[in-house]
Amino acid sequence: MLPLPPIGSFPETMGDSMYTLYFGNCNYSSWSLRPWLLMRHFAIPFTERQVEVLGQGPNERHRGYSPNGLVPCLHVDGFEVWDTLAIAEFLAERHAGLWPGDDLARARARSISCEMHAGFTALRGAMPMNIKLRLSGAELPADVQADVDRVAEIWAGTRERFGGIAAGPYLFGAFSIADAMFAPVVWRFHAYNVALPAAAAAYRDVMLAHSGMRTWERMALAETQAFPHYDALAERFGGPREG
Ligand SMILES: N[C@@H](CCC(=O)N[C@@H](CS)C(=O)NCC(=O)O)C(=O)O
Repeated sequence: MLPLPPIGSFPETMGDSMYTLYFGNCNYSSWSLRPWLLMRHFAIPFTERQVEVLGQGPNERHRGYSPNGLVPCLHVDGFEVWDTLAIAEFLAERHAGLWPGDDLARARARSISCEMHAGFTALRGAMPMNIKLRLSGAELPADVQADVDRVAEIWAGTRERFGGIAAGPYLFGAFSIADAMFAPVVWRFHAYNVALPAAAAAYRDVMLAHSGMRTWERMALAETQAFPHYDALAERFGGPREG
């Protein structure tokens, strides 16, 4: 089956380059956000190819540009690199500064990035990224709350131990792959109005103010595609909130 046509064209596209990033719907495609934000932050030029995702796992429609039927997928001179962490590692081998320079910090950044990539299934299942939502919030199921607590512990603990190793307000001072990996969780906490301890809330707000996050949000708000199966989950977390 042929790939679906692109669903957007964006004023802030960084132009043609050796890299082309296939990515999905900005409102819902949490995996897509990560490499897009990473490349934006580090000013790595790439051509944007946004495609329609359905939010239901591997999709034959994507196989023309992504071997596993999922996005994101990065093309470099026609060669495909897929799966978010593989894309991040590939870019880190070619561009300086994507991981922290210190070896222990880098190991910790990899540990928390892998934990994010492989875990937090309760949080991800109950609260899919849905940037347009602004909910009043509700008490969380115990397994979801446990995931939230672990994310808050990671953010606060990383900031406390490694936040001073480089200038900046991010997990390891300077922005790194680890921040990109947690970016969709930031949107989840914001959209579903998840209560956080002060240190984690401060990091969430730093990420919400990131120019790349704001651009992605603008792109999400302009989209019209709806996932009813995602939107239905929002009902558990209260109605619209003020402001
Ligand atoms: N493990 C993959 C997960 C990628 C993934 O699940 N992508 C979803 C969108 S967020 C997708 O392409 N789904 C196919 C579809 O919904 O059409 C990664 O790290 O990139």
